[in-house]
Amino acid sequence: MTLKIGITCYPTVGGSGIVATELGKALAQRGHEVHFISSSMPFRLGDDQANTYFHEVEVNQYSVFRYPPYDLTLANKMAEVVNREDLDILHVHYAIPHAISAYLAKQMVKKDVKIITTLHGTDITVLGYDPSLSDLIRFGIEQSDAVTAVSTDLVRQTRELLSITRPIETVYNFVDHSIYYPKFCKQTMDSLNIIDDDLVVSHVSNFRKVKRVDDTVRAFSLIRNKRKAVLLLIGEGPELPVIRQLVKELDLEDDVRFLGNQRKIAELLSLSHVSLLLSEKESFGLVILEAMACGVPVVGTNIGGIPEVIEHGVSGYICELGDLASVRDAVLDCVRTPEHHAGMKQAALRRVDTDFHKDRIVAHYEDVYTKTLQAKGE
Ligand code: GMT
Repeated sequence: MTLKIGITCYPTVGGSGIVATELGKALAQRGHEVHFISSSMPFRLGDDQANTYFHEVEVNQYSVFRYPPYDLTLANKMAEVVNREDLDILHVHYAIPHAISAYLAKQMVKKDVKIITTLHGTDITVLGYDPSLSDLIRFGIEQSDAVTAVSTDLVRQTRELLSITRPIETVYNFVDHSIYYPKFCKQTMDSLNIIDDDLVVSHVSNFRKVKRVDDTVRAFSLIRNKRKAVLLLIGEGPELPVIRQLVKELDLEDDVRFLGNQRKIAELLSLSHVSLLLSEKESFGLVILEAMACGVPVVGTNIGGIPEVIEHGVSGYICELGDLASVRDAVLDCVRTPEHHAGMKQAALRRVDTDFHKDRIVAHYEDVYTKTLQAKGE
């Protein structure tokens, strides 16, 4: 069945925007008509995608508005696109505000457009604790026709935190295999002043507090005490100045490369022996999948959805939050022999290719759409 699908996400850099955009592109390649409705063009969309359309939400900056009403303008745009393009589905990424805008749009249109809401994490694990928003988040989830979450742990947290009993289906994230694959590049290695003997450790994030990048630096310091190593820090965010200071204090300036936001992440990941994600909140950890797709084992914390992605001792290791000695030991264990490391790399690639393969996940979303549309009138 060919469908007309509206997709709304936060279009800037960030896991949820990436997943929503890649999903839309994949659905369009399968023949569906995909309409992105968002404040700006999703950065991964590109110009020449067949079957995809972009509808910009332009917020009125009228001076009487102290807070410009993005959520209402979005609802208005959603309703307009549903009516004009005859959409079957509005698939929104984030319960708040997107599910609420979709609910409003549904009241405004002439047809029974179905709302699918995908929960990505922060909308529940951070905003869900805010009493000024929690009732509205619950309402958005309850009013959706179907709800998915990117890990089983996020399903559990949503139920517990918001006392929700309705079905929520786990649909895992995926990566674009044409972007993320082992892409070793000697030139990139040389440009970063990395030599063959260096143990290369990487971390990719938006440097928010929840990512605990300070733990990554401290764990790296313990590794550095044992052997020569380089840490690649990829990304930017509010904690970056604090992390720069910490690197100075720990006398690691010669060994840490601050690379900022990068387009060629696969090439940088492919240089690393091990990647680290030591977050205190993480519903899935898309960067884990990106690293694994480049053949890099990952050491992550026993938090949120991370243990659903990394198979402990096979494609990486799971350590308790803040247990930095275990992180050090896990990293050193990954590279204890070239054969062991090669085995872990293969396990990481296999894992992404089976359980998190793009075709499998996109087909899962199509299945959610079809089931929801068939439930019409129930
Ligand atoms: O982690 C972030 O800071 C960004 C956030 C987002 O909105 O993109 O990421 C969330 O969604 C990603 C895609 O589903 C997940 O991989 C991340 O784990 C999740 N972040 C958190 O749960 C903190």
